[in-house]
Amino acid sequence: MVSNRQVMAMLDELVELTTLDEGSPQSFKVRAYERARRAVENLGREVARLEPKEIQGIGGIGKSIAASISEFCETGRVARLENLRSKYPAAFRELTRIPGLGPKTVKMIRRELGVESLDDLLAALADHRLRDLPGLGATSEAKIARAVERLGLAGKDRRTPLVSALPIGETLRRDLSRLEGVEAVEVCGSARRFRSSVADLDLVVAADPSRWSEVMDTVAAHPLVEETLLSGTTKTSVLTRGGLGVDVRVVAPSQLGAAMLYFTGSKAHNVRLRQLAMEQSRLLNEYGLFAEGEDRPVASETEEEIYAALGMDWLPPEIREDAGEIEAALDGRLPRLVTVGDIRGDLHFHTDRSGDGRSSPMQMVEAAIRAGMEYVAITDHGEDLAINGLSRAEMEAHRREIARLGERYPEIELLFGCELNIGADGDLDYDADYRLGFDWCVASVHSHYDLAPRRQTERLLRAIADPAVSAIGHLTGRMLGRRPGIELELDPVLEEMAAREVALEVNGALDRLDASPEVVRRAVAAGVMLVVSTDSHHTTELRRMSYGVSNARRGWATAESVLNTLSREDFIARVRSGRLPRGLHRAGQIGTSVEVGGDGQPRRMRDLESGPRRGWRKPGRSLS
Ligand code: DGT
Ligand code: CA
Ligand code: CA
Ligand code: ZN
Repeated sequence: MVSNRQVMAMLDELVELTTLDEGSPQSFKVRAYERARRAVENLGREVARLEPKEIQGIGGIGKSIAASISEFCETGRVARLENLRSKYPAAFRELTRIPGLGPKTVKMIRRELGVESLDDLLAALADHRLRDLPGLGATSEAKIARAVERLGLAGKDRRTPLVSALPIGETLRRDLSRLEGVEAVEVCGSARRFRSSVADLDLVVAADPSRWSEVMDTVAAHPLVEETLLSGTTKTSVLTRGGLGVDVRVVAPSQLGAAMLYFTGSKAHNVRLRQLAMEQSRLLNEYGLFAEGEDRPVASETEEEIYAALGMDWLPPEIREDAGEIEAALDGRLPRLVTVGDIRGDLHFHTDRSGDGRSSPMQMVEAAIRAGMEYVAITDHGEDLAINGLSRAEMEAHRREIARLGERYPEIELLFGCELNIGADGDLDYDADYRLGFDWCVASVHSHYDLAPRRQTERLLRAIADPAVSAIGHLTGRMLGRRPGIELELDPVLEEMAAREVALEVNGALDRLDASPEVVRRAVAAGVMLVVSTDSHHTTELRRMSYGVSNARRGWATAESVLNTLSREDFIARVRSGRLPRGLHRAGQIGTSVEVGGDGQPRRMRDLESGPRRGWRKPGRSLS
């Protein structure tokens, strides 16, 4: 049966291709597909089980899209989509992922220069043929050339963002897990290590050998798969419709651990492990760890057994990069990395009160409670974000609503916050005094991505210096595979954050994963506190927390370096006593109620005695 996820993938592809066809993401048709996709996402039932009439009855799905969904559920195909696919082959679609190349421009370049693929584009760029096209010019040409280069799209280096690859891996995992005789399916390779992009997916399937051929056939016939590149008895390599390679290996269940270890990599990590085995007169390969000359492995069934036999603790896949993890594990000084179970609160959280949020404050608060959060900072956009932000008057109404929700749901602490927009020169929304009335402000970049690094650095330093700012959200603003993000001088920025006790956000949105693991590791070393946040705009997005945590783990983050692992009491005590966040005593979240003066400003109810300072700082560092 066709799953909702497959229907969503089909609608996503229609969004992409219709945007291209119509020349704009704002077209009525595109918006209709997006609405339908969200409706399926939030359905809570299997759409394939519904009659065509019932599908049409779902809010957000019109008659013609309902017909396409039924067609897809019955036949696995949609005529409309097939037409678009033949009009826009995969090689051509790839061009739209290049920043600066909108759908109108790629179509124009195709029409004028016959550019059908990335290779064609590279050739046209090399001959400077783009600059003479209407509306382009030498500056645009140079920008496009730079974007192609920075995204690493050229040639064999092509990588797929994790956000696109992971759902494909999950779908294959689920569909293969259902086969009889299959004991485990693990997505390994760089996806398991949580690299932000992958060259291909690597699946390891543990199954009884009598079932192996069926596993292979199922992979080859899978609706996501376009073409089989290579196939044998234990290994197959396929290409998905989107052009992503998938390597699948089948192994006996007794060899699962050895195969997972091998195919998770990284190559550098594997090389070091094999050397280590050799020093112990043993052999490590994808089938197990063997004593010299023996056929029966010392260990093979689980990764834990193999690492233990080599004399070390199991290593989290996220840090298997030969970046010091093996030495640390051998010495028994591997840090205990933060886990999603350690997280107690979410500090970047939207509601539909700002334009891009899609669930009401009440729905979001209830979702946070269901997710086990003890505290949440509601951080809707400030007024500077033209389409999305809240004016002061709207913000004050919002403040009152959140305070009421706080009373209604005592099981969760609601901080009243704001996502401040960092302007081109580091200026922030509202004015300095008004900003101090928030309990928690996350400040982030949403525009001006192309400024010189020095200017970006100064821009951030200015935002960090603002006493209302508690954390910097998605530091670079990158969108993986689409937008490179700002370039800045990291060291002065991290120093300033450490000095001013401004936290660095690890944003859990899979297409951001910002800050990157490299930055996370340097931030922790520089004494900067982290927060892992979901930046949820809908109740379904709270699950991003686990992605944020994986990304933080890849940067070696421990629970001690993540502020939102503190319990509710400790977190409140901590933020009350320190510089962050500053407004709690005013907005009345802690045992006081909000009072707003005639000027729309929150009025201080009473000064709170300062609570104990709970340590997220390294010992020996002063807090004030
Ligand atoms: P990527 O490039 O994003 O696909 O990265 P990986 O790490 O998934 O690389 P991939 O797909 O070429 O191989 C998957 C894993 O298989 C890799 O992490 C380690 C293992 N592997 C593959 N080839 C070799 C090799 O030549 N030597 C060793 N030691 N391990 C290998
Ligand atoms: Ca791979
Ligand atoms: Ca591979
Ligand atoms: Zn946000």
